[in-house]
Amino acid sequence: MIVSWLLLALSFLSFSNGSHKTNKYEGYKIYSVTSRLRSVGLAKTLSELGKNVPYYEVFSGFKGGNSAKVMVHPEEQVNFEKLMEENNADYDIISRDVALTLSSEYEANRMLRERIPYNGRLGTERYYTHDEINQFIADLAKEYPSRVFLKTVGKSYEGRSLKTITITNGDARRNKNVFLVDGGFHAREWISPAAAVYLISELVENLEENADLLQDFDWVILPVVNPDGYEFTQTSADNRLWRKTRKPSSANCIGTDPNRNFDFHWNEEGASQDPCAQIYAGPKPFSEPEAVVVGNLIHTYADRGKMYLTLHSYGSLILYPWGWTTEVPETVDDLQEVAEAGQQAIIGDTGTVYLVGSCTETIGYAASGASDDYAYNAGFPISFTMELPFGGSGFDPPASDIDHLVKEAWVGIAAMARKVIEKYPLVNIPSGARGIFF
Ligand code: 0X9
Ligand code: ZN
Repeated sequence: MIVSWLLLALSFLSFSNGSHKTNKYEGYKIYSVTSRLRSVGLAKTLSELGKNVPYYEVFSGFKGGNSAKVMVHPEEQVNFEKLMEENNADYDIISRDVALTLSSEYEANRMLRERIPYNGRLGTERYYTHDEINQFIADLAKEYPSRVFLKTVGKSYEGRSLKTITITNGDARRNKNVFLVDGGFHAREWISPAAAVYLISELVENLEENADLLQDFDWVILPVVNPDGYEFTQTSADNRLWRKTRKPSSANCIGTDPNRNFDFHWNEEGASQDPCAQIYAGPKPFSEPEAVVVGNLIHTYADRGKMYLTLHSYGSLILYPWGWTTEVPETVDDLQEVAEAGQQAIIGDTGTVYLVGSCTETIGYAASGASDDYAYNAGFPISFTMELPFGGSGFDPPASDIDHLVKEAWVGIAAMARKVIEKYPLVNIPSGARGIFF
């Protein structure tokens, strides 16, 4: 009798655990593909496969010479493996059942959230919600009223507040140069808001060590550009791989790629007009409120802004314009020099190698209508997309990896900022110009 009660209790337990199990990705696999010939043809083939929604999703092509990661629907796996063999490509399977991977991660994150409640500080122990991040920056503004300023710069489609945090050294000098940083463009790239939060903590709470970074420069940071998408990825394992915004775009598809929605070479190469595609550019430039907010920030700070930095994952890359063409801007040497300062600092710190180069050449494909090109074109002399490293099966580094990933990213960002300060010193602040500014 006792045994059968025990069995019943056990089966109930496993059933209730199973309630978090995702069905959507049952049997999907993620392949890591390498090609001895590194053929351009194979990259093209993969990118063509990627158009076959929902059978394929190419998480990353041969970015910077890395292996390509492709998620494949169970019904297509035989075909895919055959195709790879025909193309002389080698592959490993990095997730044998994406549903299982995602549901166990969902459970791990849920437990961490329970175990580590928000306590006024955001550490690197776990991933945080948009509300917690907004709460954190509001708490900082209260605690450091002469150094930290918040501004609501817009609302997401679902009505979440988009807030910038401006960090100064508190000397109240106006019209300093500006570093503009954002994170969380793509919903599933959780390490990006985590890196933005770490950057904020460092600049606010470690003034002594970072005094030079705040002497003639203010930092304006929007930690989560796409909070609707970001929150959506946290609601269930099924939604963990969501990339886009959440505004319905057609009868059966939701969301636009905010990083294809900017009004600069909008909807050219590497963007799609299929509302179901992951790289849907939207019905028109700046159709998404979240992209409008970033566009406005870029214009607000274009005069004083010396570096625009947008944090993404993954690929371990520091990318500069252009992303819409294979050509590079005339100032490519400056971009390269600053990016290399970041690259070398990270190598010196942890040995992680971030590759450096123009978006199109380094990733191996053009992606037009993105914020980095827009900011560079608007007047930021330095504009980078920083792709933090691969983790888990791609966009899901386990929480135990957050600490070292965001710390090494910070080392790179600080080094790039120092190079920018050296190259673009502040000129001409009228001595009377003091006071709060935005
Ligand atoms: O494709 C993107 O939007 C970025 N990669 S991600 O995997 N995070 O989605 C890269 C954007 C690089 N910039 C341009 N192509 N302009
Ligand atoms: Zn991204």
